[in-house]
Amino acid sequence: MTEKQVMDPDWLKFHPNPKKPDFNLPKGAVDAHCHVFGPSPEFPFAPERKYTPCNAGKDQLFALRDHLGFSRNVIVQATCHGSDNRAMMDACRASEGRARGVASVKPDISNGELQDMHDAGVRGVRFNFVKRLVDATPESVFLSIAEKIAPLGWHIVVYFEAADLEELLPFLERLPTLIVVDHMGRPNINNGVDHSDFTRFMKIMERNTNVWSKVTCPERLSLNGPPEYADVVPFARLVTETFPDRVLWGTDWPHPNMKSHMPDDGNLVDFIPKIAPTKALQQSLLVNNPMRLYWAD
Ligand code: 0GY
Repeated sequence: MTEKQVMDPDWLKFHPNPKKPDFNLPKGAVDAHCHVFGPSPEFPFAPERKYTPCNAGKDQLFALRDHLGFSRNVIVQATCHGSDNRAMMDACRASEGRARGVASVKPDISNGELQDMHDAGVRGVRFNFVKRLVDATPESVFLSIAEKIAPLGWHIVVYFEAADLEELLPFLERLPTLIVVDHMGRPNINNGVDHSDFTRFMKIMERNTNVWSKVTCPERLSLNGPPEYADVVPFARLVTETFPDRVLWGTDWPHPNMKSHMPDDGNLVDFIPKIAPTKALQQSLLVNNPMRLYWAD
């Protein structure tokens, strides 16, 4: 029998009753960054995890999708499941083509296993550099995974903190695929958009046309807090307006490791028109870009 996996005592559960957004999402909008957690009796959390979350399974995710007005999800493997991708793949398979996945894999994964993942809907892998979430993986290991997944046409999602970008850059420039940076590389909002950390990030996107960014997680980055997350707007708007064909947006439901507050997902959707103020930008951000990246085949 599976051991009962008890949620961390300080864990904040996702909002039980998010508001209907005031912003009407365009037809076919994709929530391109969200997770599933378990449920752990069916899909136990990984022994090497750094946190034990609440359960947040596919049925709850799909109900939120419908409530907010999204058509599709991109489900990113969460670190609490390690490289056991079963919960994410089960959700993709159950979605009737309305969810794609981003996996975490080990370098010894076989081509047959990768093909199974592709058939389930996986279109990328995630390399995580955030020290509180994972033990460090040698760059050589990530590079060998990159070589394996490149022939499938997959991309690589990278998650790091702003302070680590300079050191990571030579490695990122060696990756042979399209790269998607989580949450704009987690800028320090206090520093403002003109700080060298963020201008470095903008320059990297300008120089490397294979680099995309998720303009996500105002709730994680903001110092002002909800419901406006106003201090994050200049960052996300600048990235969206400068690189309209290389940005993605997602809720980040069920919002792992939030400590300050649990966002109302309806408020998060209302953040979108502030960073993508025109219909054309909204269409690129929410429909055209994620469809090109995740539903090309
Ligand atoms: C996010 C952010 C976080 C967690 C994870 O996989 C994860 O555990 O991604 C975080 O704690 O900052 O993108 O969901």
